[in-house]
Amino acid sequence: MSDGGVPLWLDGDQTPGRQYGDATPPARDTRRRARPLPSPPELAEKVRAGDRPAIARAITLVESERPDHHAYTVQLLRELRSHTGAAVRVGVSGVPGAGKSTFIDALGVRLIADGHRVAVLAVDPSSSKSGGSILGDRTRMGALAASEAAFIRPSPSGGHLGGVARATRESMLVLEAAGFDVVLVETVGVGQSEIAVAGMVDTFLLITLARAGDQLQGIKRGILEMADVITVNKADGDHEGEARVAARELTMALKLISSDPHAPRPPVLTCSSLTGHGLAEVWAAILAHRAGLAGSGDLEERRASQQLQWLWALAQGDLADALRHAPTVRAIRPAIETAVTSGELSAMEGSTRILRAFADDVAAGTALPSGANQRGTDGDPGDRVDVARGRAGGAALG
Ligand SMILES: Nc1nc2c(ncn2[C@@H]2O[C@H](COP(=O)(O)OP(=O)(O)O)[C@@H](O)[C@H]2O)c(=O)[nH]1
Ligand SMILES: [Mg+2]
Repeated sequence: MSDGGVPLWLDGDQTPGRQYGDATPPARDTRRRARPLPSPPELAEKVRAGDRPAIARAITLVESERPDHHAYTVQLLRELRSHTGAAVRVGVSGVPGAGKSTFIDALGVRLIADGHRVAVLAVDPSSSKSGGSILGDRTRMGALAASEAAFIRPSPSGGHLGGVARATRESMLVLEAAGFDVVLVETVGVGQSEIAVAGMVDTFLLITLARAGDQLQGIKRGILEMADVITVNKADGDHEGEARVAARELTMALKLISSDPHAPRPPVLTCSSLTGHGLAEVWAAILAHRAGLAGSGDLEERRASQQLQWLWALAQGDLADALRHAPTVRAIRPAIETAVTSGELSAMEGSTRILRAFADDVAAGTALPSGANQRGTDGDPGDRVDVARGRAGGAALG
């Protein structure tokens, strides 16, 4: 393949594994692999100081599914907990192509010019390492990505929604502790991700488009009901008038679909990330919504209720894990599945047997190690819950 055994590299790419021929790739940089993990308090201190590699590392640990990393991040987040909660947390939703990333870039740059520090996260369970994520198109956030006052983190990839949502939520805490005072969470604009994002932010912004006639069909009613602020984007050039009409129609439509006539209806604005038109007004509406919540005590209530929902989502997830891994349950599972598929046993009877087997595992003390113990420190299953409670802090829950 190559002369004299000299490896022929792909376009000068010396990444091990990408060479042609049978030459041995250069040894992996072991310093990098063996980089020792600082203790959780040490890493927490660096995060607090705004050290970017430390922040990135903390988020990588938070995203990891490894049990030892879970145990580590429980301690890390405990260290950081009292420094979290101060940011303006905004969810940014809208169908693909609505202009979320471009909007975040344009708004983010303005906020930074005003002295803010802006973190951008994403919830996109469909993203994969190879395909990139919704934020993978970093070109859309080129201006923001270049700023020292911004931190952009694509959605963790290749996981189920629960795992992605957990990682994003915990990353948000890391970034708050690192001093980012605005956290923007972009979502894919389809399915359950919106609900997950609504469950972690103070204000939910819906970005929509003026497509004559189909504004409402294009937007799922559930998403409309979650929105705290709505903006019709791409109000520039020939489309400015169209966008204004769409915003008016949407305002009227919201009146009609609202189940509670007294419920506050979200303001509907227009904006353009290209010209900058309306961006200041959208941000003002976000702050006004948040100030309204804070003034009435609803912000704490909202965060506390998010924490409770999160607590139970975690508990149910942990329980499902424990059920899957409990040895007695595993042992009887094939037989029960066969019996239920053949009709010999009803699903209800099968479920009762599974729960009985699980109860045996609980009694024998073999039910918990896989889920709770791995994640907690020192085998204390309570730690997981502790993380869930951590963010609200005493003020919100007490
Ligand atoms: N005319 C116009 N185009 C925009 C605007 N914002 C985004 N776009 C374009 O819309 C396309 C999708 O934008 P993107 O931010 O990737 O959308 P996302 O999928 O919602 O994140 C891109 O080609 C953008 O250049 C805007 O305010 N005006
Ligand atoms: Mg995008």
